[in-house]
Amino acid sequence: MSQRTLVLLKPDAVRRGLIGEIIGRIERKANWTISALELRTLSQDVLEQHYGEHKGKPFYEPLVEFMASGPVVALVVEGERVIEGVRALAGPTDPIAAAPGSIRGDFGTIVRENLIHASDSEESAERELKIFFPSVA
Ligand code: RTP
Ligand code: MG
Repeated sequence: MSQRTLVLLKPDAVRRGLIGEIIGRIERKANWTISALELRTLSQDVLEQHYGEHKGKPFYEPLVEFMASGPVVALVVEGERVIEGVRALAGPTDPIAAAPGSIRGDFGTIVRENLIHASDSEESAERELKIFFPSVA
């Protein structure tokens, strides 16, 4: 089943020079294509829309501050079961709980600075693609 997903390489990934490493892992998967890609610094407005579900949680404010602390790489990836697939490449939210071999497991230690965002369902993907890439959504 071909799908589209919204992926963000978070500011820690960009600062640490891990763009190529992470995109390389996505590119090497068979039958997936990167169909949009942009380096950009996210506005408060975009972050409020994107992380609206977490508003009011204790980690929300520091999360938004972190996500605005430097540029991210936003990309659209298309292909076979790509929503579940990129989440599997990323690993669980907490990098310490993430297995070696996953992006978070290999490179992360702090829950907030966990390197990558990927849409978690078809509904989330549609919603997030409209926020980040209205021209392709
Ligand atoms: P994402 O949305 O970024 O793909 O990550 P996720 O689904 O694995 O995690 P989610 O629960 O949606 O949380 C969004 C992001 O908030 C930060 N976070 N910090 N306890 C904490 O300090 C905490 N919990 C979550 C992480 O950056 C997480 O990816
Ligand atoms: Mg999430």
